Amino acid sequence: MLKYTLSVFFALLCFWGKAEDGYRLWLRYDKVQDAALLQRYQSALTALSFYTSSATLDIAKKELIKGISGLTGNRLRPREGVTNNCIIAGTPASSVFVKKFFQKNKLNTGNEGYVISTGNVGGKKVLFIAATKDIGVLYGVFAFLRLLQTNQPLENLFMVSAPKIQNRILDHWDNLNRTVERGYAGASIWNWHTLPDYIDQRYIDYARANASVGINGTVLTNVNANARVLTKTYLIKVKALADVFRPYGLKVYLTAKFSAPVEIGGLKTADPLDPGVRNWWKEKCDEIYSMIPDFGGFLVKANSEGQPGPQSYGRTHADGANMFADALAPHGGIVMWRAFVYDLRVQKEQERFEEGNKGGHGNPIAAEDRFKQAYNEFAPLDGKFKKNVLLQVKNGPIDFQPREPFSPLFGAMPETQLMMEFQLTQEYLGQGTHLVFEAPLFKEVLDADTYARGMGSVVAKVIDGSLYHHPLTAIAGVANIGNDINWTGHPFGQANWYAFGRLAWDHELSSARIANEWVRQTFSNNRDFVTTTTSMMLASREILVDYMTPLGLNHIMGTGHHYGPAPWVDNAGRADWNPVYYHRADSEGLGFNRTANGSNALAQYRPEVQKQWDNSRTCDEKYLLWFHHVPWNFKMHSGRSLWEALCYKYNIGCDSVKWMQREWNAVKPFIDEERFKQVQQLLVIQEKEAVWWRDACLLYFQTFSKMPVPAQYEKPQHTLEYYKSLKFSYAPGIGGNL
Ligand code: BDP
Repeated sequence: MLKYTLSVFFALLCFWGKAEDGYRLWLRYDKVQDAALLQRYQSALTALSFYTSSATLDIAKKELIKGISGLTGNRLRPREGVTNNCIIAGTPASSVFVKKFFQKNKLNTGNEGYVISTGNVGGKKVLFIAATKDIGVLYGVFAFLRLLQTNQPLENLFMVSAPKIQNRILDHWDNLNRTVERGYAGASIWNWHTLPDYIDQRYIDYARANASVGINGTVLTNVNANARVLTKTYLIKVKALADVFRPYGLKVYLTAKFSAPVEIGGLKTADPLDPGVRNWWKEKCDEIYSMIPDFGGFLVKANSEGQPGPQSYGRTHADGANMFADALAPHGGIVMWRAFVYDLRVQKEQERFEEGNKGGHGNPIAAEDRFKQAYNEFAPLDGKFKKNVLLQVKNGPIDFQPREPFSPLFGAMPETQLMMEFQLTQEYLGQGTHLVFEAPLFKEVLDADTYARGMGSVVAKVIDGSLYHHPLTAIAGVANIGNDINWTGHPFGQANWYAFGRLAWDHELSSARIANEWVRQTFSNNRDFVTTTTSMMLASREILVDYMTPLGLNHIMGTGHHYGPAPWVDNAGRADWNPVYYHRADSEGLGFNRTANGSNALAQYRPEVQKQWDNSRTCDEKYLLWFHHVPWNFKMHSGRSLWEALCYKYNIGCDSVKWMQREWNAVKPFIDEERFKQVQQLLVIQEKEAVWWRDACLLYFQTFSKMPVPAQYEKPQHTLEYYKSLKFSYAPGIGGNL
C-alpha cells in the first residue's frame, strides 16, 4: 500500500514538474495568490451574460469561463438576464445590453477594438467586455484576463482599445521539410506531411496565443521560398490551417517565389510584364481564394540572396510588386514586398571577380556601401507601387544587428506604404541560449525621429500610417517559434513574441510595462520577483550589445551560421558579407566612415538626423563605429581612448551577465524548479559565450591597435589562433530549403 501511495506521489510530482514545461506561455490562469484580491475578484465576477452566435464568440466565451475559473475558482454560470456582479460580453448584434451600452456612450470600437467597462444595468453592477465586431470581443476577453493575471483592480474600469496598425503579422522562416531558417526552437510547427487530415492541437494553441496579444496574420513559409507551397497539394494543407486560425482572427499568408510560373506552371518566363505570367498569377490567386476566401496575400523576397525577381527580366521591383498586386486586388489581398536587397551591380562585379579568382582568397571591396543599397534601389520607386502593396523594410539598413540606426528608407518614401520587419528569432542576438528582451530594441527604432515632416516624425508614425495618412498599415516579426515544448526554446524567448504582439497593437506601450505584464503572467506576481526579473530583462539587450558589438560595431559574427565572434573573416561569398568589411579595423583605428568624406551613407537621412551622427565628437557613442572610422587613441566622452573604451565595454558586458546570473539565483524561491533551472543553465552558456566574444574580439582588434588590455581586466583564456580555429558544422538555424 505504502509503495503504491509513494509511486502515485512520485507520478504526481513528475506530472507537476511537466506542467511547468512552459507550454502554457503567458496564458496560465493559475489561482490568484493574494487572498484579499482573490476575494475581491470572486465577489465581483459571479455570473455571465454572453450569447454566442459565431465560432469567434464561442471561443471568447470558453476562454473567459476557463480564465475566471482558473484564476478565481468561480464557475461562471451563463445567464439570460442580468444579475449583480455579472459580466456582459458580446457585440451590439449579439447582446441587447451591449447594444444599449454602445448607443448610450456612442461607442464604436472599429474592426478589432474593444471596450472593458464597469457599468450599471437596471440598478445591477455589471462589467462589459464588448466590441463592435466579434473578434474585438475575443481581444477584449484576453485583455480582461490580462488584468486579472497581472492582479489589477477591477473597480471603475473604462478601457477602450484599438490597434494602431492594421496587419500585425508573424513571418515564419519555415521550410516545407520542417527545418526553420534561423530557428533555434526545434523544428517547424507545421507538419506538412500529416496536414490536412491531422490537426495538431498546437495549431489551435498557436492561434490562441497570437490572438491573446492581437497578432492577426501569419506568413507560414520562408522568404527563401519554395514554389511547391503554391501547388494544389500544399494549398489543401494551407487551407486546413486557415480554417483552424480563422475564428481567432488570424489570417494566413504565403511567400511567393518569383519563378513559380516557370517552376510549377510550365511557363518559359516569369517576366512580370508578360501577359502569360500575369495571367498565371491571376489564376493562381483565383484558385487560392476559392479555397481560402480570406487569404491575406503574399510576402515576396525578390532579387536578393539568390532569390529570383523582376530584375532578372530587366524590370523593376515596382513592376514585380504591382504584378502581384493586380492578381490579389480583386480578392482584397495584399503584397508585402521586401526591401532587403543588395546592389545587383555589386553582385555582378563579384561574380566576375570570382570567375577570375577561382580558388583564390580575394576580397574586392564592394562598389557601393551595403548600408546604402536598399535605399538606392527603392527610394527612386517612391509612388510607383499599387494601393495594396506594402514595402517591408527591416528595422535597420544592414540586417537585424544587436543595434542599428533606423533604416533611412523610413524617412524617404512618403508616397509608399512602408511596413516594419523586426526579427524575433535571435539570429544575431545570442540565438537560442542568450536571455535578451527585445522590446527596448523595437522601441528604439519605433521612437527614432526621421524628421521626414519635421520634428516628431518618428518611425512609428510612418508605419502606423498617421504621418502620411496611408490607408494600409502593417508590421511583421520574424517568428522565434518551433516545436520545442515551450515554443521558443529559451523560456525568455516567449517574452519577445509577447512584446512584438503588444507593440504591434500599441507602439506607445513602454518596454517596462510589457516586461512587467509578461513576467506576472508567465511566472509570478510576487513583487520581489517582478522587480528583479523585469530589471534584468530591461538591461539585457544593452548587455548583449556590450559583450558582442559595442560602440556601433556590427556584423562581426561567424559567417553562415552567425554563431559566435569572427571579426577576422575576409573570404565570404560577397565582399559585403565579410566582417572585415563592416568593422574596417586597421593600424589607424576602427569603424566605417559613412560621412561625406567616406561612403556618405549619412546623406540618406534628413539633415537633422545627419547632424546627430555626422561628427565623431558629438555622435552618440552607441552609433560611433557605424558612421566613423575613429583612431585607436580617440578620446571618448568618458575620457578613455577608443581602445580602452572597447576593452571596458566588452568587460562590462561580461560582468553584467554575471550580474544577471546573481539576480536570477536570487529569485529561485519564487518560481518552479523546472523553469528556474532551465534559465540558470542557459545563463551559464550565455556567460561563457560573452567571455568568448570578449576575448576573441579584443585579441583580434589588438592586432591592429597594438595596445595592451588594461591590467584590471581578466586575461583572455585562449589565443587568437584558438578562437579562429573553432568550427561549428552543425550550428542550428541554417536548415536546408528543400
Ligand atoms: C538574413 C538571414 C537570412 C535571411 C535574410 C533575409 O541570415 O537567413 O534569409 O536575412 O531576411 O538575416 O532574407
